Amino acid sequence: MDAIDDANQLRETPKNEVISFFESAPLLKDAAEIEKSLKEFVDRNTSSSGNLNGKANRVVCIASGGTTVPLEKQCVRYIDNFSSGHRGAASTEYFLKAGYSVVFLYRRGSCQPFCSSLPDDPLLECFSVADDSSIEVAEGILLKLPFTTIFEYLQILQLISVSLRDVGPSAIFFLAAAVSDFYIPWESMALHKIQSASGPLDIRLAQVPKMLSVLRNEWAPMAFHISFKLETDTDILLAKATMALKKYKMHMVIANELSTRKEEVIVVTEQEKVTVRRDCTRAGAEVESPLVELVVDRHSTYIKKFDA
Ligand code: 9Z3
Repeated sequence: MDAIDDANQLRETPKNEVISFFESAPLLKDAAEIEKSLKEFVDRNTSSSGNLNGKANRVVCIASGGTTVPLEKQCVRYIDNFSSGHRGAASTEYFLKAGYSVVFLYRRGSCQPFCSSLPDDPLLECFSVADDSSIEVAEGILLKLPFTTIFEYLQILQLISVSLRDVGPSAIFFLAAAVSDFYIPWESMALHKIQSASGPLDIRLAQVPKMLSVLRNEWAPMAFHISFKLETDTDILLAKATMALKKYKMHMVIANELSTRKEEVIVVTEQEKVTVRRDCTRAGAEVESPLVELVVDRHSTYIKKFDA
């Protein structure tokens, strides 16, 4: 890690950057519809008798897949962040099995729960899988909200966090989506397809304001917050994860390296660093199974502090 990187990591998120990001973002289509379905979902799953899935009022927002950065308003080209969405889709299944209700904020076309090896395809929705009881269980306790761009992702995340505010410490934010660090502000973006006749293309990307601290401190201050840190260089992975834990006051940062992410992750909290591995003695076993088990355990401890 070099000095510039270090200094950037420690820089606070200026309020004006956040305000101007949202003010200049294209209006979210279906915002009213999304708010309505979130309200119904929260009402249904946080009654005094607990949620429909049995675990008293526990809700998790799982962000999954990569965000895009459009280069043109009428978008032909975009920059993408790598993520198949497998981590988010598989974790959704384990959280549902653990009794949570789930808001699944996912990239259109990425992996889906209960068919995580299949892409999200409207055609597949035409088939009902009557034999799979887990899919029937998911009715009413799983709310799926799709995004494509960084603008949609952050606007929907804000709507979710506001809707879950009253859930307090029983809510988890499990942020496995691969979120763009850089973007072109809407007002400086070309309207039409950029022409190649004018020669090589120079583009200057602005930094996406670090919304983790806004989410943690303002949007959902009582919730249990988990972010992911992805690196390709193992030598800096743990240092970066520890820095994110402190800077954004996360309750947990899950560190993973690109090539081994399906085998193991390292869970970093203020108290511990735990390596969680896939059980390779069982065919089809996924690292998300012991990972979600550990998260649920630490979340229970977190909730108890508020009961005392
Ligand atoms: C992750 O690290 C996820 O575990 C993966 C999952 C994207 C690697 P797949 O979807 O892979 O199963 O193919 N997500 C977070 C990546 C990220 O952008 N983190 C930011 C960072 O590392 C912090 S929010 O700076």
